[in-house]
Amino acid sequence: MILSREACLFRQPSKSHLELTEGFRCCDSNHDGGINFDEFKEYLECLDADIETAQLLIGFRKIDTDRNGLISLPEFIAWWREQEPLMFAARQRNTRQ
Ligand SMILES: [Ca+2]
Ligand SMILES: [Ca+2]
Repeated sequence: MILSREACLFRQPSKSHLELTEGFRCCDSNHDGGINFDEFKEYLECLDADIETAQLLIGFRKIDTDRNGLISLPEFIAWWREQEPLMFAARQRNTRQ
């Protein structure tokens, strides 16, 4: 499944808790309440984040702090709060190229 552009809620930084919750639901494409690695990968591709699969896997494991193979909503929000400035900076760089 390819996420629509509208589904990509994180094209700008500083999202509210509600927006993050909606983003989480959008990312959870099979609606099982968690984000698995495939969903995570698809989501970051949708953000135009230029990250290799190996790095994605490292990132996924970092976010999945309880190591159950799924990113839960609290894990997702904690990660986003930490990453959004970095991802936004990366996007700015991509735009300039
Ligand atoms: Ca899921
Ligand atoms: Ca988890």
